[in-house]
Amino acid sequence: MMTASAGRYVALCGGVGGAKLADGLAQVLPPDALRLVVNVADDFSHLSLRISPDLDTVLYTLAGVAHGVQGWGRAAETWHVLDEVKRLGGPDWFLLGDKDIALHLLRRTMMEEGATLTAATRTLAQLLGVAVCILPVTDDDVRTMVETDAGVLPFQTYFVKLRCAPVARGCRFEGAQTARLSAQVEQALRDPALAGVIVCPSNPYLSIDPILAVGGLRAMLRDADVPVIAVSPIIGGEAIKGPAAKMMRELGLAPSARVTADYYGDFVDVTLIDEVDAALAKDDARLLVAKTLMRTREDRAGLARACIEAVEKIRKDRKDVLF
Ligand code: FO1
Repeated sequence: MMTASAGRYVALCGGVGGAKLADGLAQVLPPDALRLVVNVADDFSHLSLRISPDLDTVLYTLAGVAHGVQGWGRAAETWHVLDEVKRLGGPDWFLLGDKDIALHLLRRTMMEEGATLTAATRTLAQLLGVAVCILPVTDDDVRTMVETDAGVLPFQTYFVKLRCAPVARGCRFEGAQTARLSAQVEQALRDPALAGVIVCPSNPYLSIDPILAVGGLRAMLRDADVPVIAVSPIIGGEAIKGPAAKMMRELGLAPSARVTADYYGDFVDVTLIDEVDAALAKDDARLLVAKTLMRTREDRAGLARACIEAVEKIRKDRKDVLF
């Protein structure tokens, strides 16, 4: 069911958790009312393919072809190419299914013919029947490097090859200082019809920070006239998926929904936290309780509606104050 909304929304998202809320927003908003700004700092070249994991996770999720359990990669995959790569002694630590490889081949071909990542992503979305605008945050190269007790590691080496085992000390985003927001992202943020910005429940350090680090985006959101809300990726002291809680502990923080609100404190107006953490909201006006655990597509749509309602309440409260 479409939600009547008074304008357009920009949602910042990374991997699996972010893609689920992106899917919820795509269910409740008309296609033209939503622009997804996606992390590109997990991208890397592997087996001569150009892999963009967060873009592909959002694309597959919205196309309804994402692997239902993993969240990343395709459902109904086959593994003939990777099996043969392995048999011939090649790297098989990063799992690439045959259908997924087809998409990487097409993306690399389009980009070698001069297409930007933004243009290639738009074409791939059209080919997969996705009407919503999926925007890489930048067309420049940004790469997450994770500083750990085992040295500074490229993101996928830390996340996949070493299964996040090394103790993380911090992240750096190579290229972020000179990377520019794409023209399409700039336009989405400056759109006079923009109603609000939603920070999806992705890993703040690994997925959201590398988006915010591009082109002064964090400062733009800090000064934004429209409400900016976030959804905590931590529920009951744990992350639903991935190393966010482990990294918080390694950074000396007690994992809780409040940590996200503090971490985004300079640019986020309200952080939605799950019902299990409702007690945290009692004495903290920055926190708003909602059902943030997304098990079904209906849960995703429900959380999306809660985000839109939170934005519209802030807009109304601000108008009431002004007049
Ligand atoms: N994550 C894993 O834990 N193991 C994998 O073998 C793996 C392969 C993979 C292939 C394509 C793709 O788009 C994503 C893939 N991911 C894999 C997930 C990926 O590392 C993460 O989703 C993001 O980079 C962080 O959100």
